[in-house]
Amino acid sequence: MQNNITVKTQDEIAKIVKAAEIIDDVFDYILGEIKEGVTELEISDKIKAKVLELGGSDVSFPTIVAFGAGGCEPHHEPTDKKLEKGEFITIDMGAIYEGYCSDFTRTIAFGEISDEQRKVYEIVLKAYKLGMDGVEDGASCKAVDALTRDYISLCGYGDNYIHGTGHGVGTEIHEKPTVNARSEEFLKNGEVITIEPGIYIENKLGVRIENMIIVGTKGPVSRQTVELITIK
Ligand SMILES: [Mn+2]
Repeated sequence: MQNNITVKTQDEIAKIVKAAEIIDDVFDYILGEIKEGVTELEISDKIKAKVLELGGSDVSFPTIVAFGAGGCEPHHEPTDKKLEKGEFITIDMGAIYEGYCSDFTRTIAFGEISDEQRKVYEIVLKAYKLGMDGVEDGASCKAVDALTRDYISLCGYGDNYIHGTGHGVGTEIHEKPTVNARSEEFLKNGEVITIEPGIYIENKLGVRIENMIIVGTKGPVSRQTVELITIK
């Protein structure tokens, strides 16, 4: 289990960053594997194999790959469902490097998407940016959660944002501090947390964007864009 020290050493941060770099490279690779008819399970299996190939000791949690309506479940388990044009693909994945975890989520468009899909993506993206910009030493976790939640609520999707904004990452994939509406914690320089707002519409779609950030630095650990990627 985690000790009570949420602030990471430079050595720990270097390992988390390396675990994130592995996942950035896995994401580049997996974009090339996304094509009509591929299944969620095939994509998740390829992700695990690539994590190992790139020097990770394992995935940091069971990879989530959700096509279309499957994305409305934040913890969707990959199935034999085949990818179809017009669907969103949500991939939530992480690697372990020398005992330290990374955590990363993107939602990608496959083919032409609807106006509603595009609108929901843009709302989650804006919420993500508001949350990221609020991460600083001394910020209350509750206030950071409110930055993402209030915007999504303002846009009319408050009831569709069914989890907290983020969490600490270290030797465990979910550590303190907890960034949600009930949290009494305050951020400290050197903590590594996620910002991961999402919108989930029952039986229809889901969008989540997640990056890790080192408190006290600007911007995410990942080099991957958060803008919508469309695969034709
Ligand atoms: Mn996460």
